Amino acid sequence: MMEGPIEGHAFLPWHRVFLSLFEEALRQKDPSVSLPYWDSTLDDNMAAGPGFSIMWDNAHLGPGVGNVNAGPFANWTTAEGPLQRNVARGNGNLVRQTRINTLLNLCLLDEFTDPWESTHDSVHVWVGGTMERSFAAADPVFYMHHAFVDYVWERFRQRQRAACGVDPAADYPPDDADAPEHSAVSPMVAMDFLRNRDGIADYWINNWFNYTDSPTCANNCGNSPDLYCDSAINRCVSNSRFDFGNPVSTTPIPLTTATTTTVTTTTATTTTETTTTTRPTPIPITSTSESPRNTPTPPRNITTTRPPTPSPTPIPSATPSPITTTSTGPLTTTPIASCTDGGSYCRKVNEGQKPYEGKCSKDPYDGSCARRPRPATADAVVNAICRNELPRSPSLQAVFDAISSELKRAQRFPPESEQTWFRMKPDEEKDCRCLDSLIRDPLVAYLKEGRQLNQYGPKL
Ligand SMILES: [Cu+2]
Repeated sequence: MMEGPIEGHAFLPWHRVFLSLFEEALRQKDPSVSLPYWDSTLDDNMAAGPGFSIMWDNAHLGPGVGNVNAGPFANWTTAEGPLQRNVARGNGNLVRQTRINTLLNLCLLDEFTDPWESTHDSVHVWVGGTMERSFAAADPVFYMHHAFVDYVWERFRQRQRAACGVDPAADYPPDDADAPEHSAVSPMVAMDFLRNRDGIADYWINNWFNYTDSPTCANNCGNSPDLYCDSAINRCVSNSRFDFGNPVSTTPIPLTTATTTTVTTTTATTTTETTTTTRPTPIPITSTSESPRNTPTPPRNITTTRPPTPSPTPIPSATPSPITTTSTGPLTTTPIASCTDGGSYCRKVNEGQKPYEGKCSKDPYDGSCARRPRPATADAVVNAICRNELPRSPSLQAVFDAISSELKRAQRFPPESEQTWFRMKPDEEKDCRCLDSLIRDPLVAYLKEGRQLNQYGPKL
């Protein structure tokens, strides 16, 4: 298993040939196989952050953290040990739409290839684990990622021809004396029956494969059950693998600190749900001998049975909160009420001269006494939830628990096996400051940006 030539002009052409031959090899086992591409901008667009993507549930690619011990690739091993991932916890990024837009304005492969390769590198790091090490190609997501890298290159090639007057099949970058293995006429690494420049020929896209365009809101995101159109940005985004709540409700999020966590929910009547998952973005590959070009291969269908979503019991609403927020509305605030007993203690509390105690200690936001101001902005609400000063709704708690359990899985690995692994101390497990990018992002997206967190809309 190898990653192939990197850091040079042969990167794109070599991987194009490699993917073509890899897919052909798969088809010798199963002629119906098509390599899907992973448009990671669909995950990058997720309001809650791409770490929540449905990509990493057991019906898709399996766990995104730790040893891949569930899903279709459960317990796979590589030449260096178990298949491992560490999504969303390193320094990498998924592909940004803005990045693609910028690069597609270029006209020459010589300008395009290096920045596109480094963008691709960052996705390896974002997935982490096996994908950021030398046996990256042992993770099946490698092929999906590289197919997307190739798809974007193909869009670049088409624009070269249409908008730049450049023939992409004759656009191999000038040789670099410092990197002879990347030169146009050098043999392809491990495929030395071809030269590097053979990879930019039109032959591959004309005869071996083509691409279905990435889904858009205009085509209802390809009717994929794994995607939805986020109207706030008019872009398709990946569903979350976490249940962020029930279908859209206008019920305000209670921000009072009631003694029990109370939230009014609509009653869900969800029962066991059978979902046919269609890969949103298959690479339809046509056989040159048997079928007309451009006939898409039917996407692979995966039928999964999901456990029933728990039906939340409607709970009477808490005492109306002076601070309410809706999914899109601004926060409204009520100034801190003065202590009403007239005593000096309350005055001092209100002046912030002493730590509060007595009845005020039961509830810092109860309106009669306060140690600190009520959260008056969405940022402050987010911070207060993260500091456990405001109750979490059951939906948010469920998300939090799910993330915590994933991180615990990561914790079981010895640190030397993955130096970038995020490792919590036991006493930090319930403190979402430790889960900054994973808990904070959905709160910010929901409270500040009015974004949907999944196809139902959020209800944190
Ligand atoms: Cu790569």
